[in-house]
Amino acid sequence: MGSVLKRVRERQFSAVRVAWGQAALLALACLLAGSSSAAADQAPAPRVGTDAQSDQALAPRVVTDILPRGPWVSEEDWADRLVVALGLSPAAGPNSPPAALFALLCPQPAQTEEVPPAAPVRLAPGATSAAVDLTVPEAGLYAVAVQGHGLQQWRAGGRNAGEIDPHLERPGFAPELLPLPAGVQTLQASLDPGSTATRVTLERYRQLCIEPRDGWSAGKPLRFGDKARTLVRALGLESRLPIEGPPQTIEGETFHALPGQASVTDEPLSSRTSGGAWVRADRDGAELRWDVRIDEPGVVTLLARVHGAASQIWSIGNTGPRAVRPGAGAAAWVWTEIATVPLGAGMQTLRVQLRQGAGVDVLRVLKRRDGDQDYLAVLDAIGVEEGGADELVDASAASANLANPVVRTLVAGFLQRLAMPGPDDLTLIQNQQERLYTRPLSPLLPAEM
Ligand SMILES: [Ca+2]
Repeated sequence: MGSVLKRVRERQFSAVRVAWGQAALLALACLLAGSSSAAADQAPAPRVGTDAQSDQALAPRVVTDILPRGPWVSEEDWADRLVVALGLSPAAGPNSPPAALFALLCPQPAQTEEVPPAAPVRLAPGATSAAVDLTVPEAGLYAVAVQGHGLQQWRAGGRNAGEIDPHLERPGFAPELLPLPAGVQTLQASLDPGSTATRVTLERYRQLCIEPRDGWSAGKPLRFGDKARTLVRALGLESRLPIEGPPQTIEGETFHALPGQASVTDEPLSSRTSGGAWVRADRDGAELRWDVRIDEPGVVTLLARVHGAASQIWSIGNTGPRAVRPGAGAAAWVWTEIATVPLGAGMQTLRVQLRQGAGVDVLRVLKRRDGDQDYLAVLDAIGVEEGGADELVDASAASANLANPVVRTLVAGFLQRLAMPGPDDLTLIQNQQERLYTRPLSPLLPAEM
């Protein structure tokens, strides 16, 4: 009955909601822009109970009749809609079986000794373009990695991978991910004069996992709880989930690093440091690591109190690296949100690469509550109304979300949000590779993370 009422309200006020959606879009953009420098002392609270909610509560409710519901949406139907909305359909192709759609949204972990497709690039002297055929073993998202030297652009599957800037001592990575189907793909390169490429590799990007609470099941009707869960993940709004329990605090000065990378200091900056000490990078590209204990699998937010104006490249566990740019007060200490990501239980390694002189005082790990109701509340707070967690989703409810302007805008930026740090960020650390990259591939390689 609750959902029937909601359906009716949805129809009655759909026009109002569109206007509200535009206002919410602006508000949301501000929220998201501001989320990168969240102070841990005022750690992001669940944004429930906003004006939007009270507006809706005040709106007149007219229940005229009981609308027939259905047909029900299956999990594979919802997966198909998400794949299209997220821009992954070039990898899916028409009439993909459910398992292929599910694997696109949540790839299986890599098999041990997975060999990524790679091939030499044969360039005539002075050539500024190249084409290489590679066999993609499995549909999915791929990152282009190039050995060579100098600026170049690569594209495949009708999509540009962006500017790549390899150096002789390390490969370059394209900032954009490519959704590619299984089969032979032609990668095309356009090289700046003087640039060369000797080998190109497609690294599978497996960090993404959008899935229902109990994983995807073909033929199973979709619940609103799982719809909310998958949508919030696709929208990148997990940092809106409520915080659960006390934070785990890790002092920056308890870092691990190779010798000569960084040192502990008690030098005062503008404000007091936690524990009376912090770690400072002694060279550009210094890589620092911390062990983070995750007691149970779930969504976790990492915050760091950092110092330094230049970009920092952070990653945890098997998530992709991300460039974090400390905010304006970076001459002193700034609390910065590093990431909000689902993590498995156990010890996870948190890594950062810093410019010389930059530092880390303290880290906080916040556990997010991630029940169905929590995901539903996140959507409610941005004006996306759903049914009860265990109610089944009908076709009109499935389409309504993806037509919502807030949802459409956020979903359209999905592949950009997954993008790797740009060439400028990597250039920061290009000069200090000899000790960092003792392994065949750099710590930033997706395959390793
Ligand atoms: Ca400290």
